[in-house]
Amino acid sequence: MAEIPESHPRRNSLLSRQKLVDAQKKGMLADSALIAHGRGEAFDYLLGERSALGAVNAVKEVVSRLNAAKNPVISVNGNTVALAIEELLLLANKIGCPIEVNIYYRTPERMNALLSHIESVRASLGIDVQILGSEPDGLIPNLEGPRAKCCSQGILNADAILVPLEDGDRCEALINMGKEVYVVDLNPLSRTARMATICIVDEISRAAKMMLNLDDNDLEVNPNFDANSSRESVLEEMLNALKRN
Ligand code: PTJ
Repeated sequence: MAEIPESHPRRNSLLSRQKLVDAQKKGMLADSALIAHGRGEAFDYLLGERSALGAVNAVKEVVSRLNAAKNPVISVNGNTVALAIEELLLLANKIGCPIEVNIYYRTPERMNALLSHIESVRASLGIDVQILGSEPDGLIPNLEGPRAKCCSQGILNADAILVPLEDGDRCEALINMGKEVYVVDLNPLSRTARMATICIVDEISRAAKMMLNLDDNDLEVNPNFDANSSRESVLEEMLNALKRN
């Protein structure tokens, strides 16, 4: 890829695109991954590619809850691995939870590509995080097809699950299992965003960096956290950007 000047206003966005193109070449992504990313970019454009206050507050609450959970797990798909696996591995290490590869468009080739990439990043970081997904031994109830497959040591028995860029059906099925489901989705209007216990309306690489950089002293669960207000406040920022023309 051509060198992008540090001063380029859309530098981060261009770097993210390149990460996805590279991951696509390694066979890690769904065919529609770049389309999904493009939808996210449209919302991010309205945010000025910056994290809104509602997202900052949601990040703090989500990490506090993951930290306090009995069996937390971080579930990753193709796009998430391409954009934020290093930060999420470090977060899992900090929280002491596994990472599970759980993809919507599941094929053995993609699972292998994702698992071996995560394993090599884990090894280069020199951390000890359990990586699940290669041998699913459970099913998410009321979901058809391979997307229901999951691991009993991870998603199946988790009480709290961080699952960026989740699909609406699976989010609903996980909620119906009685879990706390925290998602990251730039579209504040998606079914996933509205259904999750908490939606961080932000770009996954920025959200993952924020999660990792939180001070331990700032972690405190707020049982009255208003997830709807936090989501709507980011939507409001997007609407204001449109009104400003
Ligand atoms: O790896 P797989 O097989 O699990 O497939 C992953 C994708 C993302 C292709 C699949 O889950 C999918 O098709 O997702 P959707 O239904 O298109 O939803 C993706 C959501 O993520 C949309 O609401 C986008 O706005 C949002 N999104 C896209 N890129 C980002 C994002 N949110 C945060 N950060 C991003 N970088």
